[in-house]
Amino acid sequence: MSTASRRKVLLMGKSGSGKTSMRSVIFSNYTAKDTRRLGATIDVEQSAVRLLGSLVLNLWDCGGQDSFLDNYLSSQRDTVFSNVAVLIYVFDITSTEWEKDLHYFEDNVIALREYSPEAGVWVLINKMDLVDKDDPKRVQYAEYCEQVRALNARISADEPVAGSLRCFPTSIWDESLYKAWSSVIHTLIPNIDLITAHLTYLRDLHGAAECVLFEAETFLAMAKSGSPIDCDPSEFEELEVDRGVTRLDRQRFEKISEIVKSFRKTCQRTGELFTGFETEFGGLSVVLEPMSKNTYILVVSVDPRVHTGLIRYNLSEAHCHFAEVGTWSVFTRKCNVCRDSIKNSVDITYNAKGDDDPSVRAWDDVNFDVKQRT
Ligand SMILES: Nc1nc2c(ncn2[C@@H]2O[C@H](COP(=O)(O)OP(=O)(O)O)[C@@H](O)[C@H]2O)c(=O)[nH]1
Ligand SMILES: [Mg+2]
Repeated sequence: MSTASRRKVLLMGKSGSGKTSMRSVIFSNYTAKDTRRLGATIDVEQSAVRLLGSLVLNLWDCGGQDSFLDNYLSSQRDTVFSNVAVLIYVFDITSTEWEKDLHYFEDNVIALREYSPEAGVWVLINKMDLVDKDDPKRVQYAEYCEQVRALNARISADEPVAGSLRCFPTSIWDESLYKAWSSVIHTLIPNIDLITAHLTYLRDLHGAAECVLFEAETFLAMAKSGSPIDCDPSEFEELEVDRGVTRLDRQRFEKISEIVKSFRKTCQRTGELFTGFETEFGGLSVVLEPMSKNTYILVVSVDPRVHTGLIRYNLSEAHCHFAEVGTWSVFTRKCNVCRDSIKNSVDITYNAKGDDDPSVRAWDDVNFDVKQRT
């Protein structure tokens, strides 16, 4: 039986900065153009989004008019700021009242540290599409980030458990939005190390450059094999460097998210069903296909002996166990990747029947009766 993990996500920032737009593009299949029709958000609009089957995000989209903002900080202070996992604070880069916006941000972070000191803060500086032509080096963005970081450091200085702060430039008109939201979701997934270990196992099975897991609805990239999804190229593993990952487009995950989502929308319009993608060229084999009810997997193999048919066969063998890993509760079968991960990480909670009984074979043991796997 799976138990849902509920995480509260606050979406705050001045009215018109783009909070409801980004929520609608990511979670409700709106196009950027559709968001022009959105009305102003009145007070707090709560919605629950289920990801990967058992992670439920409680999104609190907080209307940004001055009167609401004052309420959140006074009468509703404990209701709004208690039990928060993540605060996503959206700034509008075109705002003419930056000082005032920063002041509101400060008040919000003070309240957050009071009621949910460990919450992470994601600052999204939005509408970058409107300024990029005049400021190609993003000098203004860098300056704003610096001010936001300094302010947060000052507020959090006496709070030993204060969650980290990260800044992202975003626009609902391009893939930057997916990068920022992927980063948020990535930190909220329980047992992410376990998922990463399985992706790394599948990568090595296929001589692949990387294996990436996408959430099926939003198509946000959740995790990848090897080094963390948002790490700097200088932190890549040796094997990733050998297989050419350093040469891949740094924005590939968010580009794939955006392309697949808009292609899927086109398919819906023409009455077709999008089920995946596969191709082979120049020694590369690429497969993108559903992995479980809530995920898609992308395998990019650089071994010319590995054809897409083989990848698809292996993935079909792995489906049932991967579905269990996604629910991160009690597994019906144990697996050596799970067991090794647990030995190496104290953060993983996992429970497989018969795991402490050496006579019970692991799901991926050689000679395991294939019929028992399904
Ligand atoms: N150019 C541009 N417009 C945006 C962007 N994000 C939101 N908008 C527009 O800004 C307006 C206000 O957005 P809304 O989501 O209602 O703001 P909220 O008050 O923060 O929820 C809408 O007309 C959106 O189309 C962006 O990244 N770029
Ligand atoms: Mg709104």
